[in-house]
Amino acid sequence: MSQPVSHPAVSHPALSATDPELAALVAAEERLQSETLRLIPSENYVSQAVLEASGTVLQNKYSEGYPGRRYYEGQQNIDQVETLAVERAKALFGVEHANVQPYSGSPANLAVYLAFAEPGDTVMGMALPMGGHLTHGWGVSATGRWFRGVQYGVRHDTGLIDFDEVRELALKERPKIIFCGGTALPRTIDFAAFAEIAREAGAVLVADVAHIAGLIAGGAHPSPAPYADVISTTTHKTLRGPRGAMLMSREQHAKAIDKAVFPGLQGGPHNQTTAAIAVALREAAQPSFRDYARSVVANAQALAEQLLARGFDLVSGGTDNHLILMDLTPKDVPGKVAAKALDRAGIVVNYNTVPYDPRKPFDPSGIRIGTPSLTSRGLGTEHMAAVADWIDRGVGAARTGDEDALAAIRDEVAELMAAFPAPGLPTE
Ligand code: DSN
Repeated sequence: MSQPVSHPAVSHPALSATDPELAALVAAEERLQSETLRLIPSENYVSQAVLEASGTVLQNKYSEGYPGRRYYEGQQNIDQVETLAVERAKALFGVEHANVQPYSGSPANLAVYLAFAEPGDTVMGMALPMGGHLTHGWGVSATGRWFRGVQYGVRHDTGLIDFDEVRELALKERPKIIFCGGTALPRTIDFAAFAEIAREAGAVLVADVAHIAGLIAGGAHPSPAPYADVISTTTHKTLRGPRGAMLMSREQHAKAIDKAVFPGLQGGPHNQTTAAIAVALREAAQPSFRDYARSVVANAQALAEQLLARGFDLVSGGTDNHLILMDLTPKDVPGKVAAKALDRAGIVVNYNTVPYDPRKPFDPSGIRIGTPSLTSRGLGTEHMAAVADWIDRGVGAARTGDEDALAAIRDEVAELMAAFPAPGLPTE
């Protein structure tokens, strides 16, 4: 990963000259990302190389179609850019086919529906409040409105997926598609178990690995490649690329997926994003990325231990990956109140439902945290006691309304963060 770069006093001279108001907001965001401890598990810091690739003149080109089969001329360079991204994705994830055009995770998953189901068909995924994703057939999503979504969850006592329950539901409902993966799952996903159930039920198995793609690429989580019919992922979470997505599969599904993405669902691919994905995939293939992926998990596990020692209730009792889901009920603070207080303390998290949450999604019992961003800045397991301490003090201050305590934490956080410059952000 590239080191932070020193920028001149004005980071974006053309932008500052043309639109000072917007330039000031970008500068403020750079400061915010620099000074705070960013713990949202689906966020990261991209490298300067990824940032540069995503801000290129590739932006200016329309390229409907696929390399060698476009509807616009002038694709001499764009075809090579997309082919590079595709070949790198195939090599990194050990798959036969990759489509790098989906604009983001939700369109990628919609393309899967278009490829393998008809409106009204039954589809199956993990319930959103249990840790799944909106696009896995949840009611308020188009996927739950236009398809018949049936949902599995986790056990109340363990916080873990009950494969007997998943099998029973799949054999009863016979879904066309089964999704595994989600947004708040702190434990290793058993792709082999899901594949066996999908085979028994005659369903297409889709592994949505958006959260853990970087861990898979870096060897810190088992790969779904031998088991899943389709792998869906965003590129901007642990994979540390631009905001985008990919669909990967065996060759037998290549045509269906490509047709669903374009012309089924999307128009021209965002070529500047494709280029940045290619760069991120190259970075993720380096030995140093394996170290990064391992450190993300080691940091999350060290942080989980420190939080447990401070009396926090962690869903499933800990973590195997990059994220931790905490139920704050025993701390007597709602998740939203805690998240907003932590934000004032310079610690950025998101409030989140916990399984069987008695509270509403917009005011739930938990918070969700993760270590991809802090690991990208070089923090290690030796820093996790301090991070847990800040969270503990911050949650305590949220309960008592102690704004001075939150301000004190904010200063301490900023001091540590200053010693660990963020990739891709200007330094003073
Ligand atoms: N918004 C993503 C997350 O935060 O997990 C999921 O799409």
